[in-house]
Amino acid sequence: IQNKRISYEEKKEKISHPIGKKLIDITLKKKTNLIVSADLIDTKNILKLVNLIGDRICGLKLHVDIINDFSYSFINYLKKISEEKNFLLLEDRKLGDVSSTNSLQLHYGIHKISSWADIVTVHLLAGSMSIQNLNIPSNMGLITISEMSSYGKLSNDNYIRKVLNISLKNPEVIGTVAQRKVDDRLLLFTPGIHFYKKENNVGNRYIHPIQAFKEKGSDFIIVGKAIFLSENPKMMAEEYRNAGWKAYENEL
Ligand code: BMP
Repeated sequence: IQNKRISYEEKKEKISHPIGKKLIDITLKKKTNLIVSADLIDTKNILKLVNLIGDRICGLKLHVDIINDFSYSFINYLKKISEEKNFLLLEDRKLGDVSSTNSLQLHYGIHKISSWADIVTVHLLAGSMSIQNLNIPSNMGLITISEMSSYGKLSNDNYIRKVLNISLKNPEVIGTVAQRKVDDRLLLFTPGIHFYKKENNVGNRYIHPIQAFKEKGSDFIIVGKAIFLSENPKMMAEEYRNAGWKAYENEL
């Protein structure tokens, strides 16, 4: 029987960026490909969530620009927990401007993303040069957005192919968000994950972790509301972690 996908160990050999390798190491060590999206507007609630789920995740995804009481003591504390519990911090900034502006948005302002984030997301609407000369630290990686999970997304096959090509050529890119299989040299992140919901009322679409691994060739599932809005986020995180891990193993 032929292997249907390559393992995390094999994938690690194909990834050159240190943060991509680190993410895979964490996944293998903790047996989790779950990234939780903590889309909460108060630091207290983010930290509460992290204390419940930190052991079960390989990454925590943030939208720092929605946090009402953002501060460096919050970031320092979060960084400390992420080191203790061994997960990465992803800032879902979705940069989308020309390189000089992307660079300013990464290094300055209130959030100084490059001073703490392990990974940042970027759109490539402005082309390949928009992610050149960003001067990010060598241990920080980029995730490109090739194809969103939402209903009515504007990307077509041609656009997606171009984003994937640029992603492969830029050594700072560790992977991408897409709804399809991609080259083995890219890590594939899949948001829009829910056990039973197919869509929400504002245009996001959802698939089960099994579909993510079987049909889309995912490497990491990103789960938000299904976990943080649930009555028992700790238990739900464990369920998504188990489902994601089983779905991965079933594809080997
Ligand atoms: P939820 O599971 O609650 O729908 O959250 C999904 C998260 O992933 C949100 O933070 C959203 O911004 C992000 N996301 C997405 O839903 N679809 C994409 O294609 C890319 C994303 O980053």
